[in-house]
Amino acid sequence: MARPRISLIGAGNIGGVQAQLIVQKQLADVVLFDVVEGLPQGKALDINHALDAWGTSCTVTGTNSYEDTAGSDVYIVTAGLARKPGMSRDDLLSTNLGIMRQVAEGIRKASPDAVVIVVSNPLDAMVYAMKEISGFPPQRVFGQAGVLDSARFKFFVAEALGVAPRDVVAIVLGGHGDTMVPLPRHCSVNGVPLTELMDKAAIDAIVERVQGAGGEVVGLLKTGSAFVSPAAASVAMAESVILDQKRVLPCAAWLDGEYGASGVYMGVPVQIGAGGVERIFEIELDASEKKLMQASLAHVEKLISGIEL
Ligand code: A3D
Repeated sequence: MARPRISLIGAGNIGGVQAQLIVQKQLADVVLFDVVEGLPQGKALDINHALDAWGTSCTVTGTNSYEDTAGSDVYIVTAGLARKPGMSRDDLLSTNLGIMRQVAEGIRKASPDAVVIVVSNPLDAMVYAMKEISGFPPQRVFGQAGVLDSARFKFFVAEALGVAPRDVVAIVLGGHGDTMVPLPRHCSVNGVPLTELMDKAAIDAIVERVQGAGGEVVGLLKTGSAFVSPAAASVAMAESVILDQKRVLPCAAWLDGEYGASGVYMGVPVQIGAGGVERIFEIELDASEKKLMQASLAHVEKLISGIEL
């Protein structure tokens, strides 16, 4: 039986780490694509020379041609510019939209039945563009943001309480930007409510840090944005598709009335399996949480209205 195949569009900082994680997990063979000649081939060769040390049989192929990605089960898209200090994610819109057009057309021709996970920023707008241009059903096109934003939330809580990050249950909804909506009322340490473990001021400080965590990394790195954690988050989503794990993860999903939103992508809890987004869960929000989701939705809608396809 042939191994599954994951194609990574963009062989930059995130793409390189994704390739490494996928083969280390023995999840799938990887095709690493980029428009820069030599970059995906060089990264592929380097990773293949580590297969012996990792004891894995999955391999990476580097390419500048979409034809080499044909028959992929999953694509993860990181093609595009990343932020530099002083830039917001929204500043990337026009450049990355042009790139998304090429990528969506390349994927549609090479693998019309694939599931596509978008990571390029501004995330909610790029995943929208991917769906519109590819013409794929919305269940097969979704975006990574909430898995990473929630992981940041979990880490900051774990760090403050001195507990294991994996024992923190936390979720971040809404658009991927300054208006994202961490939900402390739904956060627990394996069932023990966060609100019983920390006071309001400490929780508010963590919420604010989660919202600015991407910018915090950009400010420290100065040459680009976070890349290890976005790679880990997006590979976890791809893994749930490839292995039909039915994981429930916060992802940018196409909304058709859920959370009062229609015709947009925004971060909500979804079930991810072989078919992509198989189910959307609606959480009962209180009045203040609803207000934050409305503000986030308004921001995403404004961003999308600037898209000319
Ligand atoms: P970077 O290391 O610059 O890699 C991007 C790669 O895309 C480069 O190798 C480019 O050559 C390549 N590229 C450019 N145009 C095309 C094209 N037309 N087709 C294929 N490849 C192309 O950036 P990165 O890997 O650090 O980040 C990639 C994207 O992810 C950026 O848009 C970031 O803003 C975004 N990002 C998203 C998150 C989320 O959580 C949503 C987190 C971190 C970064």
